[in-house]
Amino acid sequence: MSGVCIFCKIIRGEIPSMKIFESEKTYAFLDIGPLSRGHSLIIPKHHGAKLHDIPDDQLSELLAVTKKIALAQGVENYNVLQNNGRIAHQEVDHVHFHLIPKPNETQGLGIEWPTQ
Ligand code: IU
Repeated sequence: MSGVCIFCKIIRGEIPSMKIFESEKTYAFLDIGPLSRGHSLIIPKHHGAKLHDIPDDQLSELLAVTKKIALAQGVENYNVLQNNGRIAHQEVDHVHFHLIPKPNETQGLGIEWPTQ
């Protein structure tokens, strides 16, 4: 854990978040600036800035949790995205997988989306 990392503060509960899932190694919450309804971030509790900083066993759980959240949301069309480095559009230096349902996805989200 890092004392200054904003995602570590979210994991510790020092900053509030809309938590979706938590286990010994993994934490997931709704993105504060969602690209679509249900946009979620899945993060390791182990602090590491980039993908290569995270132990393999924690990485495999991150993807498994990402899959479970997509299934729980009932979405069938979605993107999973993970940025490393500023040029690659990483803003927060704590590894995170984005799970981004497509905007016209309706299943499980309880609302009607416009078709365009
Ligand atoms: P990026 O892959 O590092 O560019 O994505 C960072 C994401 O973290 C971005 O979608 C933000 O909206 C999101 N986020 C958040 O959910 N809560 C926060 O307190 C902060 C960023 I700072």
